[in-house]
Parts: sequence; C-alpha cells; structure tokens
Amino acid sequence: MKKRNLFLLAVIALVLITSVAFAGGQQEGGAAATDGPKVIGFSQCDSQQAWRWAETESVQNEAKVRGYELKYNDAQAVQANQIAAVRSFIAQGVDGIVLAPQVMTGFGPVLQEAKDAGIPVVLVDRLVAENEDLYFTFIGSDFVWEGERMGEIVAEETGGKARIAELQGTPGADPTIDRKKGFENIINTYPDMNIILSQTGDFNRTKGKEVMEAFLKAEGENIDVVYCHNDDMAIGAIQAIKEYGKVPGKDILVYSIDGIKDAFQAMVDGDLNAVVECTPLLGPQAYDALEAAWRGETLPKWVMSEDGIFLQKDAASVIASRKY
Ligand code: GYE
Repeated sequence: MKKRNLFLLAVIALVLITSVAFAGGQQEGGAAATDGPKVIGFSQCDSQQAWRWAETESVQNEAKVRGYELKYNDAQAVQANQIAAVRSFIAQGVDGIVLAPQVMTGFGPVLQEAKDAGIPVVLVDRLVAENEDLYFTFIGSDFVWEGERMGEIVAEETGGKARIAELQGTPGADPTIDRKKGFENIINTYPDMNIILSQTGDFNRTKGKEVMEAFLKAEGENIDVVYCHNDDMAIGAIQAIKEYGKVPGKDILVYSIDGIKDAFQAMVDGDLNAVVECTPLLGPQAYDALEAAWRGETLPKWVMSEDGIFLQKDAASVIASRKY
C-alpha cells in the first residue's frame, strides 16, 4: 500500500475511534458532561389546584435563582402523560428530574430508565411505592401526622361526637392513603365519631363541590363535619353547603389540609374551622437534593417538611404572612 493511502486509512480509523468513544461517553454521563447551565425536567402531575400552582411557582422561581434551564410538563392528572414526560426528559439528556407523582404505583420502569441513564430523580410532595434505589430522595410532608393532628382537632372541637363526611384525595396517591389512615387512627378511639360518607373529590375544587352536593342530597341533615384531604376540595364543599342553605363553619364544621391563602380567607370568613399545613414550597430543597446528587453525595430517602396547625381563631393574625 502506498504511503499516502496508509496515512488516509490511519486518519479514517482515528475519526471512527474518537466518534465511538465520544458517543459512549455522552450516553453514560447524560447531559451532565455539557458546559452550559444545568437542565432540569419538572414533571407536575396536575395543575387544577391552587396548591400545585404554588409548588410549580416555587420550582420555577428557584430554577431562575440558580441559573438552571427548566423544562416543565403538566400531566393534567393523567399518569400516562407523566410517564411520557419523564421519558422525554431522559431522551433529552437532562441533568436531573423533579417528579411530583400522581399516584404511588406504575413509575418503576421509567424510574429504572432514568437510573440507567445516570439521571438523578428527586420526588416531591408524593412518594412512590417503588424500590428506594430508583430515586435519589423524597421531599415532602408526613401525611399520617397531618391526618392525626386533624383527627385530634375535630375530636376537640366536637367533644368527641361527630357524624363525618370525608372528601378523599386522588385514589392511590400517598397523601390520600395516609391522611385517611392518620385521621382514622384518632377518631377510631372515640365511639361517637364516625365517618358516615367517604368519596374521592380528586383533590379538585370542582369535584369537591360536586361530591359534597351529592353528600348533602343523601344525608344533608345528618352531617356534622366535613373532613377534606385538601383545601381546594374544602373550598368547593363550602360553596355546596351554602347553596344547600346551611352555614359552613357552624351548621356543618369544615376541616382541611394544605394551608393555601384561600383557606386562610375562608377561616377569616368563618367558613372553615381549621387547617393542618402542608407546604408546597419545595423548589429550593428539590435543587439542594439534585446538587447533592451531582456531587456524588447521598441523602436520607425522606427529607421531611415541617408543617404547622392553624385554628380559625388564629387565621386573621397570620393571613398576611402566608406565602402561598
Ligand atoms: O395536599 C394537594 C395536592 O401531594 C401533598 O396533593 C400533595 C397534595 C396536596 O394536590 O393539594
């Protein structure tokens, strides 16, 4: 072979070797190897609730503060959309994923795909029932604690005697299961506290109102208390009670979890009796966790939020200081 041909062959071989090596490196490290701003994918399960607007805002604002590029997807309460969104973040080679899962089950395969791609996933506000190795950490509240505190408040304010209607959150979601469990842990110790009606309102204001209307139609004269798994449903229930011709907060006591501004206003107005807080302001902690993952550190599998308890009489003095 001539010297010139040999040289050409060597150049071609070199190009081939380097391009193969480069492709391999990219696959292994995802986009983490790029020099630009960190790219984060945020998959929000739903956007029909005031609580979620606050959470999304927290994640978006903090991305700006830290100079990240944020890819946002709203799954519109459909888990399949959410799985597709996470898959698309992986395909785009993001540096990290923040996932607010709709329900506990069904995320295993896509979490495995993220893990295989070397992309850390931080769960926010709801947990999944998958192997802990599949996500970096979960940042959120203790929902059993929330339900128990609410059970105690209702027991206290009704003298341990109440016929209760329960508006549950989304079926299969962590906060629905545990807020029910925590509440029952307490009220089951009182013989005269009973849940007489219980149905899902999907954590949603409109559905909460519809379900409350049905409750009132069936048992309007027998409901002492409505226990709502979130504030949005409580706001809907309050509306339904007014339209039915009863006084919320007096004829029918109303209790809920979250602590959004609307709930504080409802307490100030006398319509809502108490709130157990559940903070949606999780953006900074979610990114702290991702940064720890990028540094190769580990975190506990649950970073627990600290939440408070607010009775109707406290609402007026704290409403101005509420951040969501
Ligand atoms: O209470 C509710 C939301 O997962 C903690 O879900 C969250 C709950 C929150 O839709 O408003």
